[in-house]
Amino acid sequence: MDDHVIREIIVEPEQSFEAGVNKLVSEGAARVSFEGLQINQNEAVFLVSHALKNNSTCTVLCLRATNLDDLGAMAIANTLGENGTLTHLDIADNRLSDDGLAAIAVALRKNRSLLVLDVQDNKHTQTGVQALIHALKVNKTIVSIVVNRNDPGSSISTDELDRVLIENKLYREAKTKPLFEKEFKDVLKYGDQGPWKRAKLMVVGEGRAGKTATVRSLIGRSFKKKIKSTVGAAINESRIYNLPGDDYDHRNPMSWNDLTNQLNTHDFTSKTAGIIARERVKSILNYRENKKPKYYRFNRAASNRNQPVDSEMNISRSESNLQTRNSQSSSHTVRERVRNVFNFFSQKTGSTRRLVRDQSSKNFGESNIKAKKHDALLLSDDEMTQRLSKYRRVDGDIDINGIYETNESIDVTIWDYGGQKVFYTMHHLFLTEYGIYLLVFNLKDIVGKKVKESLDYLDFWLSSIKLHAPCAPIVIVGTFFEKRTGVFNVGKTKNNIDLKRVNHTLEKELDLSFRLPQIVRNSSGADGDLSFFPISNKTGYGVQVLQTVLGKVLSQQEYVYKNVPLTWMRCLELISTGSDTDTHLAHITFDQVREIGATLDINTKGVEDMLEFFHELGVVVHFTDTAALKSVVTLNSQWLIDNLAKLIRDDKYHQFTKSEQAEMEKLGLAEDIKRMNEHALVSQDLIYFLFGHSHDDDVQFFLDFGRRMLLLSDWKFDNQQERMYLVPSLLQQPAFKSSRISKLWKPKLWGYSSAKDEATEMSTKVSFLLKFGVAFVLDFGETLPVGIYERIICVAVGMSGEDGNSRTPVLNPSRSDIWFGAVSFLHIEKGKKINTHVRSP
Ligand SMILES: Nc1nc2c(ncn2[C@@H]2O[C@H](COP(=O)(O)OP(=O)(O)OP(=O)(O)O)[C@@H](O)[C@H]2O)c(=O)[nH]1
Ligand SMILES: [Mg+2]
Repeated sequence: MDDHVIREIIVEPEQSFEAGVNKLVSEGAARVSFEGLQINQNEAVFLVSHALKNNSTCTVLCLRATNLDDLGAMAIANTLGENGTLTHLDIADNRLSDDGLAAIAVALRKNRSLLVLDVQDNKHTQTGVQALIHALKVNKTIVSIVVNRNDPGSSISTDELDRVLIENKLYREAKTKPLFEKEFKDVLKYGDQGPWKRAKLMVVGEGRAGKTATVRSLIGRSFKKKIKSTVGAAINESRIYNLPGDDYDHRNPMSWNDLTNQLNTHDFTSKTAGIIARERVKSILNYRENKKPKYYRFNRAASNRNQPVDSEMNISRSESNLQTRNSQSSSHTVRERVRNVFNFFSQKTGSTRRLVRDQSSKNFGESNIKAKKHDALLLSDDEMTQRLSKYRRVDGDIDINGIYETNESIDVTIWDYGGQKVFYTMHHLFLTEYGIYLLVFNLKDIVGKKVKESLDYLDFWLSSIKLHAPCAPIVIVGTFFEKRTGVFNVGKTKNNIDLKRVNHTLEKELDLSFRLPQIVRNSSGADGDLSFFPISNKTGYGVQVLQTVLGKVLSQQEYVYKNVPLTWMRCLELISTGSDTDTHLAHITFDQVREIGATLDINTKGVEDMLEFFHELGVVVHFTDTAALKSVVTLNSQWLIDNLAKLIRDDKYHQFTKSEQAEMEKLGLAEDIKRMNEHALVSQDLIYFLFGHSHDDDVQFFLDFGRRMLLLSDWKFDNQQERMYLVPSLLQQPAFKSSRISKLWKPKLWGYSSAKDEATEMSTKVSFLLKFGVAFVLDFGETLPVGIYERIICVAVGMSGEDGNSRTPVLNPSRSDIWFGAVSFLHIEKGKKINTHVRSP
């Protein structure tokens, strides 16, 4: 079974009702809205019988303004008695009379899950409200019922309603609080597993397109006219509230909080512990309430005739009222009629499919989780007291609401990438599948003279995302929307931003619909269905739409709800302690992680799974491609990127300051800088200078990391006295005079792009090349991944240097000659292919 979790379905008024219901059944949404859709009685009955009866996923159902009448309400009531999942029911603005409300009231006596009921703006009178009030004498779960308050004579019953609802709230709180505290402590102490609710948003695109400005808009920071170009990547942290979930309020907009500077990075455990404790409380309460003897209230009321409403007897009385009233129009009772329709539909549709998600594929680290309590404690008593103190209010109680609110949110790490090309060679390190990609372009460029360049960048990024994260959702954003009425001079013609035209250009030139079905569509505006979201970071236009869309897409990602053992989060806290303040702890060995894991009962396989999950979410950086890479874990991604960016820099955007330059001259590094800029060669002295006052170990770690990731290689040529490193991504065009490139370079004979019969052409070419040595072509088809060429150079230059007799390589960004002793090794990058030729003398 597909375990992709749909959190929300909104059936638009122009869509078919039946299609919406089928979606609800087949996709297992948590929140379904049919608001504004005109449905008839039969459809209402169909809805409940087909989709709600055995449903265990839908918690919020909105049938506001759907023309629902009493029969529909009765059908819903019939199901409500059985359903144990629904928490919010909105049937406001419909045609329900007192009969409809009375039916709902009957159901409420049995129901134990509904928390909020909205029946505003219906056709009922105070009699209907009274029926609900009576039901509340039995139902202790519901805490909010919304009715009209301004109708004549409504005040008496609404006052009474408020009183009983408050009683219910207190009743629940009194039961919930001690239970919650107990469970919360228990979970913190012994561990369990639950969803971490964490995701990653990757903001990419051309330099200066407005990526940083868009991130600022999303997390509610003000617009800045001048923003410095981002170096490497900047990691921001945000918490998104009011996402579709259990306590979702569909009238409040989603909000994104900025936690970049105040995130307590060392408390990963409490949020999930809160979620688990809450679920435990829910099931304990449900269990207790459902286990009560059926006629328990009847007996109690029978002994006290002054309280006749608090009795099952009264239920039957009101039921029989309902029956007699309805039996005037039909020979069947309401219940029988509804049941008949239900039977009809169940026969028609076959058995209703149970909507239970496949638990086995949902969870991580199953091997680690013991059914019983851990031998090792998750938190010691002292640590627990410390942690709980954060959630204690002045009166000494645990702030449950605070914890609950956090439970429903999702934490998002936002990676805001620098758009400069020089960083592209690092992208393969960080673009992972567990992320949503926000691809930013400047709308002005698409209608201006930069259109070709702009499309090339979009194309490059789309291909790159497709390569590294084939299924991750992509949201394309066009900035500078406030300039739509502005007029740009393009040659002699004047342009302004026409969204439909921009859309046409993107679709046509980039072949979006066919190539990338994971692009999130935008149908929020008046311009129809678009493949991008126009925003203005200056005026704020479109930001809320973007927040909502991103929030929804994020909350639909299956990994957000994957159950993770709390021991993993605790382990992360333990291994990252101190990593923020002390850069020396920015990395740790795999063996150290394994040792810490062992104290929490996590075995080696568990540690590997854990690190893979954290790496995917961008919490740590851990590569497993080689044993050497596997042996280190980088705990502070920003530290790693900042350091990588110190070396992999673009002179155009990140120039040295005047004082840095003066200092370098003083230190005699002027030559070194020149060599770095011209030949991509970095001296050891320069590296130490660039790394400022970093710890020696950190510089060594970094050099080692760079070597392993093929971002740099040792340069052992020209009898250098000092240690030198080659950083191929710094290679500039033209680095060397073309005459120094091997005479073998004969472009005409290599090219075969125009060939009709590629195979024949290829064999001709190969036989030609074989006269000189061995040749092969690395064909990357559609796209040549950025950095492959640079990585090949790294390997080759490293091996060439080891030989001792090799000539100094001749390198530039698209062609290189590298020698191995007497054997020459030439490789040439051309277009989407890398042609390589090895020749012996
Ligand atoms: N008027 C207007 N200015 C914008 C908008 N979006 C971004 N800017 C400005 O455009 C400039 C570049 O924006 P950034 O957000 O820094 O661009 P970036 O894509 O992060 O650039 P790099 O970090 O270099 O890749 C800044 O001066 C922003 O103030 C917009 O929607 N309207
Ligand atoms: Mg930026």
